[in-house]
Amino acid sequence: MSVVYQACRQFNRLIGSSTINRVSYKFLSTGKSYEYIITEKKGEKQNVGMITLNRPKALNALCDALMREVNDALSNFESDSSIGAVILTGSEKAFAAGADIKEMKNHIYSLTIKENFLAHWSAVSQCRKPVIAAVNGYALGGGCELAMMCDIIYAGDKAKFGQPEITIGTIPGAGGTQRLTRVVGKSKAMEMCLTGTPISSQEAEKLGLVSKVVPADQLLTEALKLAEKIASHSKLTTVMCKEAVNAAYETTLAQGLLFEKRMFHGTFATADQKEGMAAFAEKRPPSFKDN
Ligand code: DAK
Repeated sequence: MSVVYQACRQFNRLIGSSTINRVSYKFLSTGKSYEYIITEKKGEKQNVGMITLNRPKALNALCDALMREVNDALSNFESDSSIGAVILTGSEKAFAAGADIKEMKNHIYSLTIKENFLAHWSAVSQCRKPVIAAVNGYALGGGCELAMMCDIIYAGDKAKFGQPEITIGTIPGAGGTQRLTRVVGKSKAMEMCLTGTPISSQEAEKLGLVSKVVPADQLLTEALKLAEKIASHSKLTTVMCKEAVNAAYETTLAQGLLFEKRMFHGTFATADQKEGMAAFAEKRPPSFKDN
């Protein structure tokens, strides 16, 4: 048993085992601890995973190590059957001010190809459980792109979304020209990418980039309410629903409608569909078993 593991057990015993400590303990017990993020289980039923970006000195600039930690934490929550939704958030000043410019400024072209530079970023968009971005402050460049990789964005009323890469001699590289354009349309995406000027959370909501704007100090409470509501449903049906919505981005309308219909048919093979509909007919709350 490692010294860190023992110390962690002792610490938990002394102060009482809160969820944060239990989670840290779990990661430490598997030899993992995080430098740039904090992970917690949240919610009345402890069924929401929360990842907080925690690199305040650099406004949560997304260095390589930070993104690897986010991927690792997400994959832990993905394989934890008690977790029904994940919240990704930052600080009140910054969700994230982009990829780490100082880390990448000397990269050379041939190496970016050889090493498939920053390819691991896409893991966030491949998470099968619903991921909610709770954005306060700056969501710029890769920060805005990271939020767009999530399934739902809630924002604080002072948040700023932008793609300022053009001002430092490059262009968006993690979805800023693609996901943003699909959401806000060509004219606005062009304006944001070609000027680098950020938009407010109120404008982002009007454009459909953000689904709700709330006072900054209520952001996490509102995001948690949303996450708990999502996590209260069948996790199996939730995966099917998320896949069906995502298919709208990848296929023609006819193919998407067929995919949706087959998924809908597929829910009738689950016990949770039987339980959900029986509960409705019997006027009682459903008790989903995720199968
Ligand atoms: N990288 C590194 N450090 C950063 C940073 C960043 N993106 N943003 C801020 N910082 C650091 C500052 O250097 C400063 O550090 P010290 O000087 O104190 O050591 C500290 O954070 C505080 O920043 P400021 O002093 O600048 O704070 P202000 O309040 O005055 O200004 C700001 C806040 C957010 C307006 C400003 O910091 C800013 O403009 N930051 C840069 C924003 C930006 O240009 N972001 C885009 C970066 S490029 C890809 C994946 C991702 C990407 C591309 C490809 N693949 C999957 C292929 C993404 C690219 C990008 O995001």
